[in-house]
Amino acid sequence: MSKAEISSVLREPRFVVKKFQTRIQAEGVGAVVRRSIGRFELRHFDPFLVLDEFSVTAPGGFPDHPHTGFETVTYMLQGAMTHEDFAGHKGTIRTGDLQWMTAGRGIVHSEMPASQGTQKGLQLWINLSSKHKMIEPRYQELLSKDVAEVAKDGIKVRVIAGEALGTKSAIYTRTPIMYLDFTLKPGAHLQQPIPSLWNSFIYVLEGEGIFCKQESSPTKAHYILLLGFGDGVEAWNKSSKLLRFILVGGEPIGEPVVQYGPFVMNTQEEIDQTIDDYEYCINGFENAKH
Ligand code: FJE
Ligand code: FE
Repeated sequence: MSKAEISSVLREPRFVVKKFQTRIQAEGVGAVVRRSIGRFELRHFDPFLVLDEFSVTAPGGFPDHPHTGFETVTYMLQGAMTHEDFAGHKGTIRTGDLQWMTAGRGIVHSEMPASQGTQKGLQLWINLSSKHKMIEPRYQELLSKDVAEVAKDGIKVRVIAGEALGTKSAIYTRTPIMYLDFTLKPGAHLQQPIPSLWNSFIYVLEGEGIFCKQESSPTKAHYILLLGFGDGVEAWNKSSKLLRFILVGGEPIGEPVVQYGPFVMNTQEEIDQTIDDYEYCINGFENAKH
């Protein structure tokens, strides 16, 4: 074994501190989401604000709406979505593609189905620290073919952000983040390091997995597991089908969060200011007039 492999064995594996099932709820126009983070029982999980598994069919969608003070990461699982913003930025993401949008001081955009049938995906909202909330908006788009993918010992990982199995993502994150899409074959066992003081969670997409403790009961699709602190996480696929889940971690920001729908700032005064800016199309919302 090389030095790197020895040091990847976990000394202090994380345990599950909370488990939530998600249920379907209406959002946007005719769309449905399974919201795990951002719902009543789990308002935020620093630095994460919302995690939605969405499902939408034309003519439904998410017509023009604003975002301020955070980033949205849209990862397509099936179908295609076209987004178009008030500055003329337009693009379509398809199965396996992702869009990392840093809203910063403000974006107004629409996100609408771009193909027949049902579009499915994940949308994660990641908070920005006070010093980054008002930065210029920025997009990073990664096509499926450019997502780093590695396979080893029955484990396949797509590295959306951060690093796994020695492979790094090209995505630049303002708030330090790891976002990994794992598929484990039956019998596979994963040990994945996570920086010790980051918050992290697992969201199961397909199949069922055993997480953190070998003897624990299996977790099925549409459940979220919030992990306690430690240097990494273990997972086992003891079933006869594929197990697919995302593992997401991030450095907590540790600042007050004041949220009014799609506006996330540090104080109520800043929220009032942002609502005014949006209303009067000023301070970054000039293009929202059209
Ligand atoms: C939003 C209501 C919304 N989850 N998942 C209020 F529906 C939205 C919104 C989304 C959204 C969009 C996609 Cl493509 C996927 C989503 C919520 O657009 F931003 C607010 N404020
Ligand atoms: Fe949006």
